[in-house]
Amino acid sequence: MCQNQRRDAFVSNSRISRRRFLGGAAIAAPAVMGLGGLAAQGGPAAAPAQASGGSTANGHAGHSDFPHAGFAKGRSVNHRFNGFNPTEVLRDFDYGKTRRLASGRVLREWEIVAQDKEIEVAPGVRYEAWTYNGRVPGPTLRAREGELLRIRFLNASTHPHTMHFHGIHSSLMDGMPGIGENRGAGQIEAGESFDYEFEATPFGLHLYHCHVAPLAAHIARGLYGAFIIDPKKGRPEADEMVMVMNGFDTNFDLANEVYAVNTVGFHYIDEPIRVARDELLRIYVVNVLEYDPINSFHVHANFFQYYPTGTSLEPSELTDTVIQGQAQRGILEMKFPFDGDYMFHAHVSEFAELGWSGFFRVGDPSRLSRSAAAAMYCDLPWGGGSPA
Ligand SMILES: [Cu+2]
Repeated sequence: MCQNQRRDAFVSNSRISRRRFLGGAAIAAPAVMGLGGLAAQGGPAAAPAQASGGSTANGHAGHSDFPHAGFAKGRSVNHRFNGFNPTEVLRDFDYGKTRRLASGRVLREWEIVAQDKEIEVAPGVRYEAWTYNGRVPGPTLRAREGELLRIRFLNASTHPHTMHFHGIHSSLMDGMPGIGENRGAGQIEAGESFDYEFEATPFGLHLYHCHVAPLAAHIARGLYGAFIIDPKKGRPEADEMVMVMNGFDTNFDLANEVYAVNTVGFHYIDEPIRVARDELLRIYVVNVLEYDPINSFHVHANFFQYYPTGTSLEPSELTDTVIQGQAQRGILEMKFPFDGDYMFHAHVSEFAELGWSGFFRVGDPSRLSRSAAAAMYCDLPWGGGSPA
């Protein structure tokens, strides 16, 4: 099925669950509530807040009374409204601030603020996210093996949160509710703060996320990010990027309506990722998806070396597809030997058609038509490019 037909069916059946739809439930798609109808409701500023309302203090929500996610034809997500753009998130590494301690060791520090924030996860689809530093995913924190790390966490959200890092550290620094509460650790209530401090180890690709219950809800809302610890000797020079595979349950029915890498569905079809031919590409891929047991990354017309968790400097496999459960992650390395547009997407086809797909644009951009790849793939809901 082409995506336009799917979205038409979506927006015209506000009470039907995505699972029933994908399972082949009989659906009529009255033209009156097609994509054109949604688009006519206005730009992002006027878009209905489909995900808002009904959520309770603990993050649970009612399930059936919200309109379903819809995609507005002819528009792109308003990145200025979001305050972040997935094209920039891709190569945005947050190294924090460093200083050398008397011992000679490097101390690396960040300030992370949890904030409630409405974001747009696909054109016209708003979501009441909970964020680290106002973005989803949170900043990609990057350090070097052996450094001392300090993360000053301030909870400016209206809900309790923590920062739970994957790595090796004491229980006090684990961001776990109930552990170290009498020392200011554990659950960090609204308005409270805590300094997490631990050594950067082991080197590899890790992640951080909130660990307050209900856990799935706190993670699904957007409280996660990639955490890279570079080996002491570094890795070979490369064009590096981060892809956090995520999704959004926009109507709080415990199933995702939108899938993406770095939050915005279909973003990298709308804006293909520019890469140079024959240059080493290194992609840090992290799966944080809730409500689905697996996710995957597949690239067309190429193979990559895969380093699971990035904890070894020797790759484990040369492949073109990798499967990850939640919190699994790995580093991909490849070169594109030919100019052109190359698709990458979840090889869970359902996810790909609901947003988790994009293109690498290899070579001289002046020789490649901007929307050609998208048009060849499918008739996208908003026409395969940015509106004028
Ligand atoms: Cu939380």
